[in-house]
Amino acid sequence: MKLVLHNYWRSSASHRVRIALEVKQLAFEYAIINILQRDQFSELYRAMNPMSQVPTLVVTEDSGTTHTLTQSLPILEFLDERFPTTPLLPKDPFRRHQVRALCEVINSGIQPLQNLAVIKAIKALGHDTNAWSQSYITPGLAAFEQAVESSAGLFCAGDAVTFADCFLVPQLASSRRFGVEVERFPRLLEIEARCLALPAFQRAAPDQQPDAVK
Ligand SMILES: N[C@@H](CCC(=O)N[C@@H](CS)C(=O)NCC(=O)O)C(=O)O
Repeated sequence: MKLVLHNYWRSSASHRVRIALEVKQLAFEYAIINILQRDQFSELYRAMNPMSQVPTLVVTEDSGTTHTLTQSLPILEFLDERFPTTPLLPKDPFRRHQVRALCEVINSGIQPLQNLAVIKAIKALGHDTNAWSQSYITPGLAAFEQAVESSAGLFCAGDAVTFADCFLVPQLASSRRFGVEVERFPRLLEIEARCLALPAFQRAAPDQQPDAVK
């Protein structure tokens, strides 16, 4: 099976998938989609990802059949089902719900409101883009931290890395870029530090990617 991840170094949704691939020790080819240079709007890429967003994971089976997977959360679900070694979801259905609910706080409650296309639109309207994004990120992270109080162990949900950690670490990275005072969330920073001590998270980090601008 061959995996090609079409992604961008600083995209948080891409970062989530890279973490999962690295935790599961899956080799993948890195295809650069520079969203600042509008690569996501090319005809070729749009055919793969009709939302013109990264990431897209192209999976080619040994038989030659190709599958084009979009949306980071369903991609994580696919990876966990197809490659169950080092699971990223707990076994218990209530714990699984906790993990998925944490992911949704970021997936639908924070990231879409600070996505590049939204930031460009806010800028075009003459608004302060940092003030805009902070007004969604800060309460979103506060909600995440409150939820983590009842789910966390060493990581966001229990003592093993889950999808929730794959979401939290990229979100904290982009929150800092938008000037959010992440120090207000000590529990989240503690979990982030534990994640970043793991080689898989280090390999998936934005500044370690081939298209990183340093
Ligand atoms: N729900 C999507 C969100 C993907 C997304 O928003 N990607 C951003 C980068 S993190 C993007 O491609 N933005 C390009 C744009 O706004 O033009 C997912 O989880 O895959």
